[in-house]
Amino acid sequence: MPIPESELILNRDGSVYHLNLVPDHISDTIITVGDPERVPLVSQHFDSIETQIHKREFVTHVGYYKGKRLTVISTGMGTDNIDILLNELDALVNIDFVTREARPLEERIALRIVRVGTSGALQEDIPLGSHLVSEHGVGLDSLMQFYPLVETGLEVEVGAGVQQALQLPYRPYCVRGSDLLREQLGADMVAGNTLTCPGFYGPQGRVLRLDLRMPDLIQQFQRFRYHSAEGEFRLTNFEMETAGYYALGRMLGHEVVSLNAIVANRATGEFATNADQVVNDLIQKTLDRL
Ligand code: R1P
Ligand code: URA
Repeated sequence: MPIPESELILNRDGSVYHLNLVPDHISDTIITVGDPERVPLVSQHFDSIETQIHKREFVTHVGYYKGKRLTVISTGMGTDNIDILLNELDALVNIDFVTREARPLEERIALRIVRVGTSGALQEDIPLGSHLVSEHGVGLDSLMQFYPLVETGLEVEVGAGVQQALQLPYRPYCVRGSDLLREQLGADMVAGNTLTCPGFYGPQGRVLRLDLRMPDLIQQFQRFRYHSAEGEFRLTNFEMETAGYYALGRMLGHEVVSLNAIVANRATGEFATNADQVVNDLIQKTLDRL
């Protein structure tokens, strides 16, 4: 059955609705960043840029780095944007835009998607300026209320533990990212479990003029532990997209990893004075390892 025009929306030029890209535009390895202004910081390292396209917060540059074809796309903030990003990227490679049919299973393409983002550490021992690779993403957002995500026993139990600690009315989802990409790109980075929040202030325990429902939210996150045969699980850092990437990546069959430049430490109350450098170093490391 062809996918209706209202579901897979194509622009007049045949490009996909929000990303504004056609299938030939993208490479199978994609670097994603939150900030549109971070896209040229990545593509400035390319030998050549063949395509530059933007719509809303989705800015895309496609080019070559040391002979390898790469795509860099900005996503804006939050897992609602990651829902758009992952579904449209997948459509670009796994749905035929002419017949509007999904490709047969044996022809499906697995993309390699690498998030290069900023993040705040939760634990005192994770230094400002470090690079952290997310082993798991724990999603406090509502995206997975709408998809039949299958989680492992450990993932379900971690989510249930976080639910209990925070007295939440729903169970957060927990998903492990790509082991392959984590080893390739982040073997020497701090390995952590990333808490994906539906906001930067209250959901990450920040108080400016509004009080929190749970005043010791940060301490609850910091104290949270889950023990299993695989060892001790603790939450290491805050950001706003990783769990969405990992969950949609698993369901759609893409390899996804989230790399975090630690620019804040919530235990010590510090923000990195060299945040731009920490991000630039992570970009360079990522490009050289892909
Ligand atoms: C908040 O400042 C933003 O920074 C982090 C969070 O996930 C959120 O998107 O990532 P980026 O630096 O990639 O945007
Ligand atoms: N991004 C976040 O979401 N939180 C932080 O503390 C820093 C960057």
